[in-house]
Amino acid sequence: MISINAETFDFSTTLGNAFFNTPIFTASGCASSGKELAQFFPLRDIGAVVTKSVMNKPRHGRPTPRMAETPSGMLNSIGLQGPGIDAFLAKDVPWLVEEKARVVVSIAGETVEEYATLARKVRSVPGISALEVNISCPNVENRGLVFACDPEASRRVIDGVRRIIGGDLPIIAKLSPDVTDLASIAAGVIDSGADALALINTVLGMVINVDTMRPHLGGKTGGLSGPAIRPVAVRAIYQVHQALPHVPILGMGGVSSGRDAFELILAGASGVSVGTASFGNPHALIDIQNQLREILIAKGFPSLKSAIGYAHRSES
Ligand code: RRO
Repeated sequence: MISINAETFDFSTTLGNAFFNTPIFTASGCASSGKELAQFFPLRDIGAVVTKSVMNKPRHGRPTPRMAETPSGMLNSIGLQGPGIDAFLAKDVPWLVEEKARVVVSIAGETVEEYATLARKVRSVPGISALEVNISCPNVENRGLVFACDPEASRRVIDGVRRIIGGDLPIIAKLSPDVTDLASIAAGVIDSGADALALINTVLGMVINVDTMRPHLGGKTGGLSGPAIRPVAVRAIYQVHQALPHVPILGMGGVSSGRDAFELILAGASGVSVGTASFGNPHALIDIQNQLREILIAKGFPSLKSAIGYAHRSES
């Protein structure tokens, strides 16, 4: 019998044709382009940096306050603040490549055409491993622009991006859990050319300040993240993996330990993003990655891949 140890264990993962040495990624929006985290650990030691969703033009975002603490979680209402794609591609991506980080660029648009424009710009930049197409930002002015809540609009965005990107760069569609039938939206975007899915974006929520008796957030509603949403993420990943077992899933939602990451892998995730946990512990990604490796080895898995979706197997 071969004994599995840290040297022989295969921790690698893939999303479409993109290969990653390790499975723990940043969550889009929680580490900007990685500069703040780089003072705590080398970015090349994690699976990839998933950058904050960027739009075509620079954007100020929503009015303040933009954050609220909630039981076992937090709400954000950033509203896609960012430098715009041109500055981002000129400065942030070359810096990440210099750091030898694997880079997943996340894009967000207000129209199908804006996504296509963003894809055209990203296509020509070297050093990018995959493209996350965020069609589920909860903090847009008009809820009609949450493409991922509308099966037809989701398909149109992914179809438009796929036509521009061609066959090389894997497309990861980021979906919202705030829908009735997530598996059918997932099937639609895969059918339209996505290679993988990012599950889940934050859950739409709201806090009212009972002293002022008004909504706390400047944007009124916000995206709920942190441990409070982990069961929602596990459910979403489990349901989608059950419906589409061959589609890779980048899982996220309230992961703050190796055990939490393991839970998402068992549900069907091929990789796990860590977001909110990094705010309290900037070393969380590395801690979680090390804990996950130890758990997988202790459970007797020869590789990360052999654990993906394990919870779906019938007892033998
Ligand atoms: O910028 C944001 O407010 C934001 C985005 Br793009 C997203 O996808 N999810 C989220 O919780 N906030």
